Amino acid sequence: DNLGVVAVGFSGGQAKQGVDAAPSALIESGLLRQLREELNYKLHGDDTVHSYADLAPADDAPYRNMKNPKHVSAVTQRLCEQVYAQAREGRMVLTLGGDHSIAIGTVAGTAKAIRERLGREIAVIWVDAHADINTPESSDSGNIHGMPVSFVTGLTKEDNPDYFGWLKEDHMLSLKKLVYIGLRDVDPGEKKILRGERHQGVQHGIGRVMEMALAHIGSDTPIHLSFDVDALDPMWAPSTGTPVRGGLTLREGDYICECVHQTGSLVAVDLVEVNPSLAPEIDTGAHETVRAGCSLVRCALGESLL
Ligand code: DIR
Ligand code: MN
Ligand code: MN
Ligand code: MN
Repeated sequence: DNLGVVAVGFSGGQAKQGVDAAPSALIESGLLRQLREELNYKLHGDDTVHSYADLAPADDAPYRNMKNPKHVSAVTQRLCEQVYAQAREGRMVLTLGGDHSIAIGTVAGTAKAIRERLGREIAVIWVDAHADINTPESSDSGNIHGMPVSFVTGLTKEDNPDYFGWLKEDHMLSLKKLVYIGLRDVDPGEKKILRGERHQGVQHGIGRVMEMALAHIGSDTPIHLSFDVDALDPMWAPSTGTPVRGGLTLREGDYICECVHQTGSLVAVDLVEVNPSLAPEIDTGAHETVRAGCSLVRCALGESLL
């Protein structure tokens, strides 16, 4: 099978350095080699890890409360084009982040390509401790990695192309086509936005959660899986910018990815927020988190026990 790979070492959607080193750490630990040799993918796209420092404007003052707004807008616009180019060829697209702001670009690129190629709207499965649906105005932090869902669902509107105004209708999906798994740290403003929407915790057991998630999406709908590694419990993924206790086990995370793979409808996967420089015990914590990330991606791309 063909797989488009986009590696984006970008950290400007939040304040902590180090998340930019994740793609290289994942690749060095053998992820792409495994996809090639063990899962038999033919990889496309360039294998340089882009940091997009060249897209940083000289002046990037906050705008509507957003931090680094022009830089994140420019990077996600570029990413959207990269993902679109791969998805337009009918390839599954794997994006290795980077912080979760990059999903503005990846989801936008997938949505547009699938619309053009299949005439369909995508569904998004957002696996995360956080809802990432703040609007610039509802956000306390001003960090854009807490806002991507609000941009790709059209909840946040902006006309200026330097500040995400490049996002058009064909880059978006309706909130009805979004499913969350793993949420446990939702801001007050986000609760207001999500009030009335249905959502599932893991209190039903992960098997039932996946049944409900996939039933909600409906069979035959193209799926974009956006996996924030902080959905996992810090026991399995300590090296991440905003760890939250009480998360998924690695096995639950892998199971989510396996189920999504088995639908046969997966068109794109993001793995984000691995930050190898953050961990209580730096050598083991970072190593474990990178290993967990690799495992999630392999499961999403078809690795199974049997
Ligand atoms: C918080 C944290 N809700 C914010 N979000 C995080 O800044 O908007 N997302 N950490 O992954
Ligand atoms: Mn996130
Ligand atoms: Mn998160
Ligand atoms: Mn398969």
